[in-house]
Amino acid sequence: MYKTPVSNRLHIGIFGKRNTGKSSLINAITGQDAAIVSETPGTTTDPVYKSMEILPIGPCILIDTAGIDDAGLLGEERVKRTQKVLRKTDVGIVVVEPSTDIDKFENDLIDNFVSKKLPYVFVLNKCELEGGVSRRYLIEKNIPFIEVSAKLNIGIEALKQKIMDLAPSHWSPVPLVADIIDEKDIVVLVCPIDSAMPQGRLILPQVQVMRDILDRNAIAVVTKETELKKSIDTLKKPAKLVITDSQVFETVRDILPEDYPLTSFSTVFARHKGDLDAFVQGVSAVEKLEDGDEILIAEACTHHVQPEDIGRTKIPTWLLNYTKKDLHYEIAAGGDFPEDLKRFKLIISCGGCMVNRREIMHRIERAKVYGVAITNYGILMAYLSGILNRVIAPFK
Ligand SMILES: Nc1nc2c(ncn2[C@@H]2O[C@H](COP(=O)(O)OP(=O)(O)O)[C@@H](O)[C@H]2O)c(=O)[nH]1
Ligand code: SF4
Ligand SMILES: [Mg+2]
Repeated sequence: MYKTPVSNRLHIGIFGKRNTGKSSLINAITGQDAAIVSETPGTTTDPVYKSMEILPIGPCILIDTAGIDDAGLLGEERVKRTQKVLRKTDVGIVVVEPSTDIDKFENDLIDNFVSKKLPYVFVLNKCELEGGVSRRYLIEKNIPFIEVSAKLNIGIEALKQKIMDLAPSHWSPVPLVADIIDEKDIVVLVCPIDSAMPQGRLILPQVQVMRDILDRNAIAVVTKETELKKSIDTLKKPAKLVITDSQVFETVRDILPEDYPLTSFSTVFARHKGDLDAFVQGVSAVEKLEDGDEILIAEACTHHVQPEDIGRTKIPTWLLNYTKKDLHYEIAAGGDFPEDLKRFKLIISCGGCMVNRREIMHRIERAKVYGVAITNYGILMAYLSGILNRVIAPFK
């Protein structure tokens, strides 16, 4: 079964004090009893991510921020956890109920949404209960809200429609290649099959690019590097673009004429998941590195660390060979990103395959605030091997 990758789903962050009905609301939205509704406050203490398809929203992730309420955590820890969820959030929902005050907790959330330019809406849950302090407050302060009863299933459709309206156009990632090819164009994909490949299938980035090409009504030709020459020779007219795995870049370059449009999967994804211009600009900081400089390797998930891990082993080795400098590395894993970035000379972000674009853009924005150069694995590799100009040319 084809599943929409986590990272391409709309992330809906559901905030609110305990017992306002966050879990009940999630059940009502999804129409199933999957989220745990408990009568005792605070049974769940960690945000819960639920992937689902909701009509008419499509693939999305509901984040139940149970445990990040006003009573469960001390101020500082709450701020930290809230920020972590906010970095992934595309649309914010704050659940309140008629009889509980709206106070600093909810107002801090509004401040966060505003400063992060995140669209949000309040849900006045338990709306079948008349009157109430929070209803008055919402009206007085002109806070956008929808009246819902998770229990009686009132207002749920209106809420879904509202989420649709709020979904920012930039939550949907930048296209992979659809915008740089035309209908009926031929795109050749070079996919080496080595021992690192999974048994019996291609990997997700390759499949996603193929799908993007097909959606554009263009033609994908898939080949290993060993059959590339034959594939190209067989074509009646040159391909619009060749996209190769970076590992066989040199082989592919030697086969193709010098002016043949060529890029790599990692370049396609650097743009799709981040900001190609920012990464290209950032990578030039490599030339200015000095002994003792600090470099941040920013991994977006807690992946299984491999012996020849790219961030932990390969990149430090390549940079040592290239710069001959004694560089120091700090690794931020699992979405933890240091608050203060001043001490770094360069930030190298992972490919971000498991996270949404917003999370990578958040890092880029933060790096800009601190004036620190930022690039990503793929762009750094292309730069160090002297092929950067060629792989970014098709996107200009
Ligand atoms: N009257 C009423 N009670 C509700 C409604 N939604 C949830 N509740 C009740 O409020 C309590 C807290 O709900 P829960 O979903 O666990 O809140 P959470 O702590 O925010 O996840 C439970 O006893 C629910 O049955 C509603 O629309 N109306
Ligand atoms: S590249 Fe993908 S698997 Fe690796 S750390 Fe980043 S998000 Fe995780
Ligand atoms: Mg709950």
